[in-house]
Order: sequence, then C-alpha cells, then structure tokens
Amino acid sequence: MIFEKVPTVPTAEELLDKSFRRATRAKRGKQILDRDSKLKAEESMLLTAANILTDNLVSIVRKFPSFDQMPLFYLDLAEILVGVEEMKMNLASVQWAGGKIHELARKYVGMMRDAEDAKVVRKQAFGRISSIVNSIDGNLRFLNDARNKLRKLPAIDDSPALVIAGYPNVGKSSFVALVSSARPEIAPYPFTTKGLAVGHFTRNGIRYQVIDTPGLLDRPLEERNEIELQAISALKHVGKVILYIIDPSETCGYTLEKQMHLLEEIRKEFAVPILVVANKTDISAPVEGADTGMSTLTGEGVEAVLEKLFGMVLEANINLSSSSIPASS
Ligand SMILES: Nc1nc2c(ncn2[C@@H]2O[C@H](COP(=O)(O)OP(=O)(O)OP(=O)(O)O)[C@@H](O)[C@H]2O)c(=O)[nH]1
Ligand SMILES: [Mg+2]
Repeated sequence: MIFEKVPTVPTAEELLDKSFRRATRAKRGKQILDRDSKLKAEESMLLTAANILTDNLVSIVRKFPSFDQMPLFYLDLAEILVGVEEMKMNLASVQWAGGKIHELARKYVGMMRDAEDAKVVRKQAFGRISSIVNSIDGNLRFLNDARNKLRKLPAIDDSPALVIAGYPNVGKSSFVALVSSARPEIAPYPFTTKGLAVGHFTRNGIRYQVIDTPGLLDRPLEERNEIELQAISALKHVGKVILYIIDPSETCGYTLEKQMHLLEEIRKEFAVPILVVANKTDISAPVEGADTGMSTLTGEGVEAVLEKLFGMVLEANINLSSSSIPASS
C-alpha cells in the first residue's frame, strides 16, 4: 500500500536534539590548539547539524508518495481523511525549511572565517536554525497525524473486488468475516466499522478482495461524515460488484423503507452491478426487492450469494472486454 512505508515524522524538538547532539560529538573529536583548529571545529559542528537537519527534512518530504500520480481511490481517501491541498502545503513548508537551513549554514560558515570568535557565530547560527525548525513544528505534527491516518488504509490491488455496502448494523462485517480472511469487529450496534478493511479469498483459482465498509445512512452526499465518505469512495473506485445487504428484521435499528431508499440512491450514483441480499433470514421472512436471502449467523444462503457474485464478476469482465472491441462498420 502506498502509504504503508511512510515512517513516523519527528517533532521539531526531536530533530533539533538529534542534530545538535551529533554536532557536539563532531566537535569532541577535534583537537583544539590554535585559532585555526578552533575555527575548523566550530565549522564542522555547524555543518554537521545543518546537514543532518536538511537531510532529515528533505527525506520526510520524499517518503510521502506523490499526490500527482496516485491511484484515484487513494487520492480520494487522502482528500477525505487529511486534505490533499493541506498535505501539499505542509510538505512544502518542510521542504522550504530544509533548503533554508542549508543556505544559512553556508552563509554562517563564511561569516565565521572573518569573525573574531567563531564560537559566537556558530551559536548565532544554531539560534537561527532552531527557530526555523521550531517554526515548522506544526507542519511536522500535521504530517505525522496524516501519516498515522493514511497508513491504516487497506491495500487494494487489481484483483476483482466485492464491495459490501448497506445501512449500519445489518451484518456487513459478519459477512466479510464469514467468507474472507479479514477479521473485522462485529457488534450489535451501528457504526462499529469506522474505516475500510479488506479481506481475501480464493475460488476456482481467482483471488477476490472483499471490502468491508462503514454503514451508510440515507442522506445527501454533502451531509456525509468522514467515515461514510470512505464507504462512498470504495463504491466509486474499487468495486467490480457491490453486495448491498439489507436487514428486513429491522433489528439493525433502521426501517426497511430507509434501507431500500438508500439502495435506489446507490443504483443511481454508481454504474456497478449490485446484488441485493436480505440478511438475518433466521429471524425474518423473505422480502420483495431482494435478489436472495442469507443468514451470516447460521450460514444459510451464504454460498449461493457467493456463487451469484462470482457470476456477476465474470459477466462484468465479459462486458468490459467486449465493449473495448471497436464496433465494426
Ligand atoms: N440474527 C442475526 N443476527 C445477525 C446476522 N448477521 C449479523 N447479525 C448481528 O447483527 C449485528 C451487526 O453485525 P455487524 O456485522 O457488525 O454489522 P455491520 O453491518 O458491519 O455494522 P456497522 O459496521 O456498524 O455498519 C451483530 O450483533 C451481529 O451478530 C444474522 O444473519 N442473523
Ligand atoms: Mg461493520
């Protein structure tokens, strides 16, 4: 996953500690006998600190993936979770600080050579450098928070993806846990799932991805929160087929009418084949509007749901490849 390898971003204090400590060590090795060796020692101290800082700051920026060539799904999620423009601005500030410190170090090394006391100049340089690093402390913290959020995103690849959607508490995670390698949290209350998760399973030599999503309420896009928007993003960008789960028992806490209305909205919004499955058949009767029924509690009907989904994936692939053949005249 593209955000997985982004390392923790240090704070200003951590960066300064590290670089000044190394600078002190660089000086300690030097024998200070005359003015010239004193100058050399101060110079090496300043350059050591500045190089470490510049290298660290530039490397922080480089370790973040470029937003200009990111798969749309991840770009969308980065926008939802942290804001792409804000990320770019914070990264630019860190990059700027790296360059500025490099520039300052060179200037102060020049000043040292003409100065009466090199140590005084070096201390001034450290003061300037410290205030630059401290001035980007907020940017560093923003980036670290962003890193922590983004690295939790699931790794989605090119294998066929089934996206599981529906109202909160209808049994989406129960289904994902039953059929795939994922072990999402399952609980008898809504909004248990707060982010996307991916599980895998293999059937007839084909590896499938099953994407568990947070529950969606039936409401306009602009009223959706960060958690729901992640589900929307998965529906929009990764689903080959959508499994829409309804709970006719209404033990989820929402009426069937509301659940069916959301389904209609999803049908209008996304051009992906949808299988509608009524879950919790152990405690409810069959309903109109569902393609089939199942109970993730007893396992009844789950195999038939999978078979239907595989058929839909196959069909979607056939349609895709035939539509890419230009029509003959
Ligand atoms: N009786 C019955 N209960 C079920 C069935 N499937 C799930 N449940 C229960 O329904 C509740 C919600 O299940 P989850 O799998 O967490 O539902 P979810 O759709 O992932 O919920 P959110 O993540 O909150 O959107 C849990 O208490 C499950 O045990 C079923 O087939 N029959
Ligand atoms: Mg869930």
